[in-house]
Amino acid sequence: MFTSDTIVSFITSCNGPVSGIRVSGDKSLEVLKKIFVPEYKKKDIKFIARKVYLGDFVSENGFIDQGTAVFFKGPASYTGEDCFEIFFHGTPLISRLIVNSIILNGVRVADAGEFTRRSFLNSKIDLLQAEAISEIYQTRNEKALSLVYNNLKGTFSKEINEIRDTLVGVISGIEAYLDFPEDEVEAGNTKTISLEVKSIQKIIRDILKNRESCDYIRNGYRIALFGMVNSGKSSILNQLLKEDRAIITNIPGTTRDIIEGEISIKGILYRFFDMAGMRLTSDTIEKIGIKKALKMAKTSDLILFVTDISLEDQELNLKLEKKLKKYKHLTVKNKCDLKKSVENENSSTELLISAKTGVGFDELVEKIYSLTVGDLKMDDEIFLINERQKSHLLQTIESLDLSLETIKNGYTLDCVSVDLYDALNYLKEIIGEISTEDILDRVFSTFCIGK
Ligand SMILES: Nc1nc2c(ncn2[C@@H]2O[C@H](COP(=O)(O)OP(=O)(O)OP(=O)(O)O)[C@@H](O)[C@H]2O)c(=O)[nH]1
Ligand SMILES: [Mg+2]
Repeated sequence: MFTSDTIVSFITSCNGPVSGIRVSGDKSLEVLKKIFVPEYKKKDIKFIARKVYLGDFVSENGFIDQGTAVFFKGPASYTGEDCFEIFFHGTPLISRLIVNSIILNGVRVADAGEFTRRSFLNSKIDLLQAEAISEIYQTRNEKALSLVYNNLKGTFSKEINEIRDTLVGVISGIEAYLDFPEDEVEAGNTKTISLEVKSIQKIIRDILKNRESCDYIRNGYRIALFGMVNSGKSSILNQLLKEDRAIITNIPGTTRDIIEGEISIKGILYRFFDMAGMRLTSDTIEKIGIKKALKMAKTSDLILFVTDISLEDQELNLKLEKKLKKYKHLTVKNKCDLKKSVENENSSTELLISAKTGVGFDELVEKIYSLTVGDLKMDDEIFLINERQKSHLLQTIESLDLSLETIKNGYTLDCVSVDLYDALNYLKEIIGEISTEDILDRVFSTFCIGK
């Protein structure tokens, strides 16, 4: 629950060259003056906001450590309240002594996400921006990070606010008509209202349409290395990762378990899965590996079907490829270095490579990117939408559907406006204009302590 206590938390690990602590709340300045003595000590030092001071950290037992302190005067701070941040030598002992000295001055330890929650409650940010801050910590690739920053800077909030304003316009029109029906205000025209509601629904549906792209951008793609034993799947994984990750031997059936590695291609995350090769075997462990490989291949976003092009007999490969028809796949003809004459056999679904020499890997990476990201809408209009936001957007559409139904069934406009108000409230919940303790607890519980 939100209180006005002054709170403290570490903002870095307590074991490193430098550690940091943040304090926020009414007592901040008073506490800072108790635990920190600037180098050029004056009788009653006035901490100028946002200025870095060098000095000594002290407790009632005397000197603890030397470091720096910055005071932020609210509302010009992260939380909107008076805050300070201090940095000192990062040892567990010094960290403990300093934080104890702060707590002894009447400050309590912050809950997870409490600083950001205060920032939200003090209207420094809305709920979409708060969620973007949480998302920064889960983001593992550049493209997702740039979308997170779009949300953080308020691009998504602006879009939701615009939709909300349009809906408010429709509702106020209806209310004006209900108040003064004799004026025959245009809003009394149910046809016009239906059209306006439908156009709002379209905007929301377009936002949701991009959600699949968001998921790929956020979580990356899963690529399965699939093929007969000894075709070079593990060698391809190692070549892609540029490290010696998987065991490679010329013994067929080397890989049993699934081995994973990730790379970033143009800012998008790709997770590759090297797996057991296909063959008929009586080995129990290998059989399990093959079963796992088949399952992984079927659930991946793209299959790299690896074949050994140096083999005279390609029958097994051709049989296996037939089975892949219904899955998105790219045939990778490996070991092209062993073939004396290779005609240009590259096509939109086939590529010649050599995991030994690295030939064809630039094209392979390019191809993987175009076969995956190629289908996505990747412009700035994409918003990173989480489950909470998605469910409110769907509820908004549903309430708007109900309002259309109400109009169709010939009910009066005050009934229509009830549905429209419901839709409006869902939109307000998305940005946090309306929120309950319960919603906030859920949102901020995803944060780490200190944020
Ligand atoms: N000349 C040549 N040899 C390769 C190439 N790629 C892999 N090899 C060799 O082929 C053999 C099998 O390679 P792996 O990468 O272990 O093949 P795999 O598909 O993972 O094999 P399994 O795990 O048994 O299914 C090894 O001796 C590799 O050195 C290549 O492009 N050219
Ligand atoms: Mg292998």
